[in-house]
Formats: sequence, structure tokens, C-alpha cells
Amino acid sequence: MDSIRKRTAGKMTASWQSIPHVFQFDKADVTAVEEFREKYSKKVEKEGGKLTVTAILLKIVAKALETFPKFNASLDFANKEIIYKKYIHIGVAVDTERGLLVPVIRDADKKTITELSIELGEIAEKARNKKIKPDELQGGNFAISNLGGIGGTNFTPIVYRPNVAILGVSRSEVQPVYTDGEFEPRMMLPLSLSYDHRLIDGAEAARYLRWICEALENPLLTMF
Ligand code: CAO
Repeated sequence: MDSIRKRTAGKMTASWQSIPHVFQFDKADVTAVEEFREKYSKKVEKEGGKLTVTAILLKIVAKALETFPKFNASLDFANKEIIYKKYIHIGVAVDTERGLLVPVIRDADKKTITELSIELGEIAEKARNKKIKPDELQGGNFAISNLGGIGGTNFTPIVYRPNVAILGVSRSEVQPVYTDGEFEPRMMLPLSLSYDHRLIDGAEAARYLRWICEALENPLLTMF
């Protein structure tokens, strides 16, 4: 095993053995998000970023973590304490030739979608070019794992300890959705949420994931 495989193996074993995982699934209608991406991709490109679904999700998830502080917390199980974080740092799973790396976007809530697009592109490139520093892989409170660029209808990522949840993103596709007596072609994004049932209850997880779906469908909701 090389150092990355050893690290991944150690972290995954520790997480899987200590966290009672539950998985929640949902689907977001991202037809409007795709229109937005198409409309503004050139603008973000001019500033040096790629307006991807992951960058948009970073913005929405940052707001979701603010709204649902339990998902931005960690558990000190020995002392039976919940540690609520006052900052929003989000890890993003990056597929590299050397294996999985999870660089962290710090203070995601304070950044614009353009800034997040630029930073995501930069850290993913650094991770792939072996330029990422150890401290850039640490300190995340929540993580996003997007396998949609590769494919698949759904999956259940493992929560990265000491996080208490992780969002899995699968491939969006056009599906017939029944609305007002008719089927309409809509772009649907399958999402999964893996969470630590010691801290988070099923109803809270369902509400949190629904909130993310509704925010993708109607971003004004994030401003309440
Ligand atoms: N549904 C459909 N298409 C998607 C998609 C999704 N959910 N996510 C990405 N895509 C498409 C993009 O639109 C892009 O298409 P174009 O080249 O035609 O524009 C292509 O897939 C590649 O996307 P990207 O990588 O440029 O964009 P991103 O910012 O969304 O993703 C990153 C960045 C780092 C998340 C991704 O490159 C990656 O490494 N994913 C793998 C993560 C992983 O290994 N997870 C498993 C960890 S175990 O939990």
C-alpha cells in the first residue's frame, strides 16, 4: 500500500467501525440549475472557473449547514458532548490517479459561486498534480462526494470521521415527471445522505436532504 491507500484504509475502517450509518435518498429537479449553468458558465469561465454542479452544491450545502447546525457538528462520544462548529469548511472528494483525496474548502458560506467554482477547480487540480498540502486535507465539517461525472444511479458514501454526515451526488438525467396531469421532461439529480445515527435522527436527515433539494429547485428559499 502507498501512503494514500494506507490513509484511506485507516480512515474508512475507523469510520465504518465506529459510526452507525444510515442512508437517506432523494431527488432534486435541477432543470433550472442546468439553465443557470448554461447561461452563466461563460461569465465564470472569464474569471477562471468552471461553473459545475459541485460548485453550486457547495453554496447550497453551506447554507444548509448554517440552517441545520447539527450537520456541521461533531461528536465527542467519550465525553457525551456535541461540538457545534462556528465555521463552515466543506470537504470535496476528488478522484485522483493515486486514489481518493478530500481537500477542504474553507469558509464556503462566505464565498460566491464564482469564487467556489475557481477554488474547487484549483484544489482538484492540486490534488491530482500531487501539489496538495496535508493541512488542505484537514478540518472539514461535512463532505460532498460527486460521482455523477462517472455515472451511477445512487451510492452510499462513508461518513468521514469526525464529520457526522456526507452528501453523495449521482448522475443527473432527464426523467418524465408527472405535474398538473401531464408528464414533463425534467432534469433530475439523485442525492444520498449518509449520516451518523448517534447524533442525527431519520426525520432530521430527511428534512435536511429535502431542504437541499428544495433549495436547488428554488434558491430564494435559502434566503429566509
Ligand atoms: N450529473 C451529471 N453530470 C455531472 C455530474 C452529475 N452529478 N457531476 C459532474 N458532471 C459532469 C460535468 O458537467 C462535466 O461534464 P462536461 O465535461 O461536459 O462539462 C463532467 O461531468 C466532469 O465534471 P467535473 O469533474 O469537471 O465537475 P465537478 O466540479 O462537478 O466535479 C470533482 C469535481 C472533483 C467532484 C470530480 O472531478 C471528482 O473527482 N469526482 C469523483 C469524486 C469521488 O471519487 N467520490 C468517491 C469518493 S468515496 O465517497
